[in-house]
Amino acid sequence: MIIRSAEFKCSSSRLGQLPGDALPDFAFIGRSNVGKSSLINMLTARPSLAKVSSTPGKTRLVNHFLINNDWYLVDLPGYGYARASKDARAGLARIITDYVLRCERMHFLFVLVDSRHEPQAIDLEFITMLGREGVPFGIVFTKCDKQSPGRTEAGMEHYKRRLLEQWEELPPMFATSSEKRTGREEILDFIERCLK
Ligand SMILES: Nc1nc2c(ncn2[C@@H]2O[C@H](COP(=O)(O)OP(=O)(O)OP(=O)(O)O)[C@@H](O)[C@H]2O)c(=O)[nH]1
Ligand SMILES: [Mg+2]
Repeated sequence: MIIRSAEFKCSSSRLGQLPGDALPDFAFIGRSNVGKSSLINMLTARPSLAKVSSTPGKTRLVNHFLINNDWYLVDLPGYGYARASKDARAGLARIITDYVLRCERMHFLFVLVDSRHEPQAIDLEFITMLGREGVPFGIVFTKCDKQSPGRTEAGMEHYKRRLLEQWEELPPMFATSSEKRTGREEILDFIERCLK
């Protein structure tokens, strides 16, 4: 898939504000600071399209980026941002669940997890909820440049075994680094196949 154009379209705090067209969304979710916005910039090869920050809790709205005038990449706020106020967290949780569970334009959800970490309870709970609700999703392992390929491989195998304790089928999985542009072709080709 070749990215010919990528432009910011809109930020939404509720479903009523989403783009009014019928183009499909491919969305990115995961813990705060896991690398969602960086991945969107890497995939589009536009380094400052989505706002990146070393401080967690940067993305607070549902951000739509129109790609090739044909489909959207969607940057979602991170879940599990401990330092946000209770009200702010409840507000973010509401936007996330409304979008993920009730938004028909969402074609596929990429759940990002840090490739260096053991499976985290908050991610496993979220993945369980997606499976239960029948939301189409895959898992993206981020920041692979921060460790050896062997460790990433072992971590992914460990994750698979953990999921197979609960599920019979595994979701698509992608190893990525936004620094090194690892996994770019795999994710873009996957999206291209979904669009066909
Ligand atoms: N080394 C390395 N750093 C990364 C990578 N991806 C993201 N980062 C860094 O991780 C931090 C968080 O990145 P963001 O892309 O803002 O993370 P986010 O998931 O969008 O965070 P929120 O919007 O706060 O939920 C930034 O300092 C990035 O530079 C990666 O692949 N490799
Ligand atoms: Mg972000």
